[in-house]
Amino acid sequence: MEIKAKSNSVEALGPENANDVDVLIVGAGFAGLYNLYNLRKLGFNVLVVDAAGSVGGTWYWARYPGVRVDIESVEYSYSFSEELQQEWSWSERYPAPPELLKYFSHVADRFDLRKNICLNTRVNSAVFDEAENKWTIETDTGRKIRATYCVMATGFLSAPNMPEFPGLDQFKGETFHTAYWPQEDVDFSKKRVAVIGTGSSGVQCISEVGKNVGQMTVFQRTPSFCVPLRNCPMPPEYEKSVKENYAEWRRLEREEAFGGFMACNFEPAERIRTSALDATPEERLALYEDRYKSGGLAMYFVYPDVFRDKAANETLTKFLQDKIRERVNDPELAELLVPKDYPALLRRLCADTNYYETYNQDNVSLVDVRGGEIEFTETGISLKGEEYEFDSVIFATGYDAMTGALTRIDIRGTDGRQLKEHWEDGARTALGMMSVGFPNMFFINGPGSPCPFYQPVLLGEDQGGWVGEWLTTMRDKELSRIEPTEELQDEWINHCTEVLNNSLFPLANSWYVGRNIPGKPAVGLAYVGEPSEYRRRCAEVLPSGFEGFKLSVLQS
Ligand code: NA7
Repeated sequence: MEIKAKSNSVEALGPENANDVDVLIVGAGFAGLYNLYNLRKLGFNVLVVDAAGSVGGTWYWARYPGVRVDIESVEYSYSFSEELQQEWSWSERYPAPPELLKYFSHVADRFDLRKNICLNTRVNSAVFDEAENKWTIETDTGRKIRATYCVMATGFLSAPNMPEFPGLDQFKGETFHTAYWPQEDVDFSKKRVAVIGTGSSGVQCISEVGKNVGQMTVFQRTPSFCVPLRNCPMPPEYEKSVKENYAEWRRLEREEAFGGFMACNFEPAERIRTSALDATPEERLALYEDRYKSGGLAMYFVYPDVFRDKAANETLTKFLQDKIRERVNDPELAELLVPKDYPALLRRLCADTNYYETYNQDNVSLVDVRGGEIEFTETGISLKGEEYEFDSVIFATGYDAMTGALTRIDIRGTDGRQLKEHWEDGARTALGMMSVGFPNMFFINGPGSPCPFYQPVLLGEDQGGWVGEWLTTMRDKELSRIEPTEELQDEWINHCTEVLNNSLFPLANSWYVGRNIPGKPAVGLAYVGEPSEYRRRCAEVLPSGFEGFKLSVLQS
């Protein structure tokens, strides 16, 4: 049922003036725009606010040199509209922010979304008023917005991690962070540049800056496993074949873990069901070579026991280690770049473009941070007794993933409890979507969801679909308050912990398990189980009569 815009609607008043809404969505990235589209279609009065100057979420901010999404464009895009899927053409296999932002802009215009979006507005706090059953949201522009429901589409890799390096305030050179790069180009061609961090952002940035830099020194604490991205212009016959079979592509993407990046050699990857240890060495090598040749994240589509069994994983780890050695001229340097302390794929695989080859340049060097701590001086960096001088430092130190964007907002639920404190010992959610004590607040791609192992664009659509179903059912029943029970939340946390402990993921210090941030607890961060199991459980909420949730008109 489509409900016509009322005189007090966001559309009638304008997104700058509407301060009493049904749903406030925080974030105008992939998840925020889809949730706006869906909830508005369902007749809710919806306002989106975002700190950025345009739609696009993370892709608005992270414009560092070399940045590009490492999931194929045909997959990293909306599935909710067949017309959109058919009419949009990606120019490259892996798009960079300018093209992603054009796509966002097209989506915003095509579905007439802008009239519900207020940009350049950062949410500072959200406080739940129990008597009124409403959230009060305060922004950095001094606005106070009242909303019955909040949808937090704040992104799981959007809150930059800036470690507290001793002496940083003394450093007189220029500094950059990959997660909030200046909008204009930066010229490093005559500069002495330090890069700290060698995750996906660092790997991309180092390769691109290395093309035209005076001198670059990379400070590496943990080497990454990288495979070639193999970006190229979109082959027309590939685009055509995907568009002819988009429904099937999307079905397969949603089917199992890492399905969101299954494209392999320009078709859906063959799903392997057997153990790596049952294959002959020749069979294993042929499979690994095939995935390596395909490029990008197809490497995730190998034997499923590489995520569960150390011996199985070792076969792949060794393959990837040898590939690194082949690409670096200096054997000693190669050994520094080869990860040896953790099994492959348990931290996010990086997809690179000439990353290792960059170290073959005379003006690029690598410093091993392990065994020391980076300290800043007025002129550069001091580490393990060595002094280094720099004009510019690039921090590629990643994100406070999964929870950071939420806990950096002062969110206060029932009894004044603060989300940040409530999650101090680990994020606690029911189905990765709601938290006890924070009624009517939904997390999209939040902690306890499988977003890193699924595909955030599709998960945003799935979760948005459930939020839409739940809210319309509640509206039909004249209910306006929803909160999970402690039992459901405990059960979900226990399930997340159990599947995590049955996998190899705890063996690596990754943002999946919170170990990229000192002191961050690993509880409830990412659900490493099968996305199909996750989807099954969420889809059951409505048919089960909201089992595990407390619903009421006001406070129960
Ligand atoms: P990542 O993958 O978390 O990488 C951050 C890098 O920064 C990593 O190499 C860290 O080393 C390094 N780091 C962080 N703090 C420090 C300190 N204090 N000293 C030295 N080095 C440090 O973030 P990205 O932005 O690259 O990628 C995030 C995701 O975006 C990626 O996984 C894809 O999904 C897309 P560490 O590993 O902690 O030893």
